[in-house]
Amino acid sequence: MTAANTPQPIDIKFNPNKCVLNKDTNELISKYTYENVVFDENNQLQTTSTNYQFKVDLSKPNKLGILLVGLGGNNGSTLFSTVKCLQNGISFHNGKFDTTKEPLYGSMTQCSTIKLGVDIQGNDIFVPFKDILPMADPANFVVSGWDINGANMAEAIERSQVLQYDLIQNLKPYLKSTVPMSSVYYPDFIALNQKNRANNICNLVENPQKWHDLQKIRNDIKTFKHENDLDQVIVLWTANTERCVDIIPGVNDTAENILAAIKANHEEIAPSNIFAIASILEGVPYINGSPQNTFVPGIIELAERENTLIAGDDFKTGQTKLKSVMMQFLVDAGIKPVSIASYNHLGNNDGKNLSSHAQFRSKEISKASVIDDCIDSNKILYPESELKEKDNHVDHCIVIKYLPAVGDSKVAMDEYYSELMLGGHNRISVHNVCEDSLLATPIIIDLLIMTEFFSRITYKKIVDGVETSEFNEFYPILTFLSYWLKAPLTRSGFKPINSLNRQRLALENFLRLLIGLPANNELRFEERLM
Ligand code: NAI
Ligand code: DG6
Repeated sequence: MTAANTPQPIDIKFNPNKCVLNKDTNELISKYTYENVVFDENNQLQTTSTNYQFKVDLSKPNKLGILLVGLGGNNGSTLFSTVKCLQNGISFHNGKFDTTKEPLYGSMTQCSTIKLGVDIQGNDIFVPFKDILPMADPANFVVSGWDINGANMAEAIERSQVLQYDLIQNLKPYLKSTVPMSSVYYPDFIALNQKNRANNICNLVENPQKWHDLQKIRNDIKTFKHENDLDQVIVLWTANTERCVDIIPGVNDTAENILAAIKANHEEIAPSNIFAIASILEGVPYINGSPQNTFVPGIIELAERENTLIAGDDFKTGQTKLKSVMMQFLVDAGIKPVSIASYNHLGNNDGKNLSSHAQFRSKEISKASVIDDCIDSNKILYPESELKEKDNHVDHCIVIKYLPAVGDSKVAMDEYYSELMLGGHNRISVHNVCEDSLLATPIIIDLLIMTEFFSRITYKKIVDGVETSEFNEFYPILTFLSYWLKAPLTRSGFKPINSLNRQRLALENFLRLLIGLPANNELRFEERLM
């Protein structure tokens, strides 16, 4: 390609008609009118229009502190290694050639683009997602964390069998001096087959002092922040899937009760509850990458009280991500899926833990819920009639089997069986194989980058031209992150959105409004009207 036809990078600024840049504070304030269609109690259509101002602090962090629960696991050690690769420009022989600075394929923030508009000929203009507004750079992550296993990070990445041999050898000098901090282990919550792994724990297994454990985790967060001189820390759970806890009135139903239950050493307080509460009390965002119901009502209330961001549950990586696209495609095409059979087999430690029924059950629930919003969206395909109960659901089965031989290379097989017109049927089979942690790690990077980004945004409502308040922070449950999560935690009274395209549209349009651009549409009037 010659210099003359090399594409010029687009200089993204902002729309001056909608935005003001405050150079003193380095903040961008944009005006946005949120228009919606609301059906009132009498089912009458109303159009609504609400004016907002959004403020983005443009100062991205020089260093972003990341604390992973499960640092020594496959995802944890892969993320840690990825950051070391970025920071040290590590090259490796990948079978064909030496390569440095591999792009973070699979990361939406790092490797995808957003359509901004069209050029004067009407051709679409796309720009990198990460260039629209300043976002944290994964090369500037400072990563640490906890694990119930004491292997150092060189041993952990070798054990995981995720990365190629040559890369592991090149990485080892950068990994071997890091050992995870000791963690909280209450054996009842993860599979019994994980017992031998638990050699780096901070509590007495027979007689845990849960309030003491909470203080230890809070201190770890404080120390990490202080020793690394960090403005912001995010805690992310990528440890084993736990069994779900029972929701018990008086125990975990309110903020006050759950704190009291920790003091009383209640048996239904899981390690993930301790980490979530420690983070919330330290004012540190907490993300749940596993399916268990860590966010019991008492923890949600605590996050609301402390105004600390939380998000979950369960990374949406391969099979479920595709399902959230396939289901939307079929239903939006007017085709009626009647059954989905989803099989998985994998041979890593996650698979081993999930071979235990209670932990599998957590995963089964989160993997199954991903089709709910599509079913709800189409009453032609799934009528709400009790007489036709068999017609208004999809037979959906989830199977996960542990096959040690395949290691981290997870196999997922899905069959989508749908009804067509005039008694026809459509069977679509999908066979999906890849290193599980190489799908999960870029997603973890996106979750961390976007959590930090959203923590720099505030808003206020404008009514009749008058500002109603100071700038507010977002409601603590950060549902903008749903794109990356299988079973999005939502605000009480609202239903989760699972369809991948709808989740991405929300992110795209939100970024656009922050720089004063209208929501994206594909009307393409330049072409279609005379
Ligand atoms: P892994 O089993 O390799 O790693 C989990 C780590 O957590 C282990 O090192 C274990 O020792 C540690 N651990 C267990 N309990 C702990 C505690 N209380 N405190 C600190 N550390 C603890 O699993 P992997 O593959 O890294 O996955 C991690 C989690 O992410 C699992 O829950 C998995 O279901 C979930 N997940 C993984 C996805 C993937 O594609 N890899 C996608 C979606 C979710
Ligand atoms: C087997 O399904 C193990 C699980 O941990 C999955 O690998 C993980 O949840 C990813 O699931 P999915 O459905 O997003 O590929």
